[in-house]
Formats: sequence, structure tokens, C-alpha cells
Amino acid sequence: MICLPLSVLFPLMSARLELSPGAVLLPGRLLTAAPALLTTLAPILERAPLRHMQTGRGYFMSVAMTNCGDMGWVSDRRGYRYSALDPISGQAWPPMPSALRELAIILAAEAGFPDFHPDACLINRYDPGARMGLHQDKDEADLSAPIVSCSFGLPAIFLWGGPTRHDKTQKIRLEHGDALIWGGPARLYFHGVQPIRPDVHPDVGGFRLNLTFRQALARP
Ligand code: MD3
Ligand code: FE
Repeated sequence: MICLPLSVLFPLMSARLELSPGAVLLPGRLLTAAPALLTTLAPILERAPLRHMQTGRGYFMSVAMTNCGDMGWVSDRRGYRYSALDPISGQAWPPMPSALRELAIILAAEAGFPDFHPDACLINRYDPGARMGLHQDKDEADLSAPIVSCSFGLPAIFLWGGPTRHDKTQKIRLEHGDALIWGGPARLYFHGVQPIRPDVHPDVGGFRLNLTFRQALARP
């Protein structure tokens, strides 16, 4: 009986692509964990349902969002910010499940950020046609902490540019099970997501889910 290492049989599971300094893609890194991770979301979505948030300009986002953790990212006519309370329920966001928190910490460490303390997890659901325009993530207090992103379900074309809105963008396909960690010099790069093509993912369904783990609050 010939026994090959898993990393040889499944090279995807150990691949590590540095997109730019501090931005690391781990393709397929979440494939084995995906079913258990997605299971932890059900009670969160019950207590803090996905919703289309309004922007400062009065439009509704095509991506449906909610949060878990001590803090959650919110947008309304007053703008973007982190809030300890879900504006729909007036209650705290559901706690971040320890399995999710520990996973995010491991992924950050694998990408070279050994001191990550996520206190917020933004949950994005993209139905077919949903997109995210080019933006920066800069509402977090400590921009030296990375953002850890986990993609599930339908694939997306992720766009990433540079430090200004006008920098040329590059495209990368994010698939079910991919982890992407953004930190270091790339932390303030503009990025977005092209409209999701209608299709059905066999395990997840007709949509894309993206979890982003963030350190929203400054640490003492
Ligand atoms: C690059 N989400 O929620 S995740 C967002 O696929 C967001 O749902 C996208 O952008 C999504 O803010 C992209 C990958 C990601 C997350 C944070 C970043 C890329 C980033 C922060 C800085 C630069
Ligand atoms: Fe972002």
C-alpha cells in the first residue's frame, strides 16, 4: 500500500499565494472545515437576520449583511461605523462562536499575523447580481491588524487595486473554501467584488457567503 502525504494528493490545501506584500490567499484552505463552519451560522442568522443596509447617500446595498461578535459593522444614512448593538433588535450582536474565532486566529497566523484578536465578524451574503463597489476598509481602530476573509458558495471575481481609487485593479477568482488575509502595506488597498453570476453551489446553494473577521476596537 502506497501512502502519499495529503499535501501531495491535494496540493490545493497547502498552497499559499502572496498577492501583494501582506495579502495572502490560501486556496481551498477551508474546504474540510466548511460544513461545520456554515452550521455555526444558523443560530446567528436567526437572531440577527441578514439585511440590506442603507448607505450615507440613501441607496441600499445589494449585499445582505449581518454580524457576530462584540462589535458589528453597520451602515445607514449617518454613514459607516462599528456598533456594539444590532440596530434592528437594539440588542448585542450574537457572540462570535469560538470555532470561528479560533479559525480566524489560525488563518491570520498562517499568513504571518500571529497576534490577531478579532472582535467582529461581518457576514456578507451575495445573491446573484449582488456586488460590492471599490472601497477601503478603514473603520477599524487599529489598522495594523489584518482582515481575514472566508469565502463559501458561488465563486466571485474579487477586484483589488492599490492605495488610491484610481490605481489599476487586478482580478482574482475567490472560490468556495478560499481564505484571504489582508494586512501589512495592503491593508488600506481599494477592493471590491464584481456582480455574482447566477448558479447553484452543490453544498451551499444559489448564493455566495463571505465572512470577514476584524479587529474593530483598539486593544489596551
Ligand atoms: C482588501 N468583502 O466586507 S473580502 C468587505 O468578498 C469586503 O465580501 C469582500 O470587502 C467580500 O469589506 C472582500 C476580502 C477582503 C477583505 C478586506 C480587505 C479584502 C480586503 C481589506 C483591505 C484590502
Ligand atoms: Fe472591504
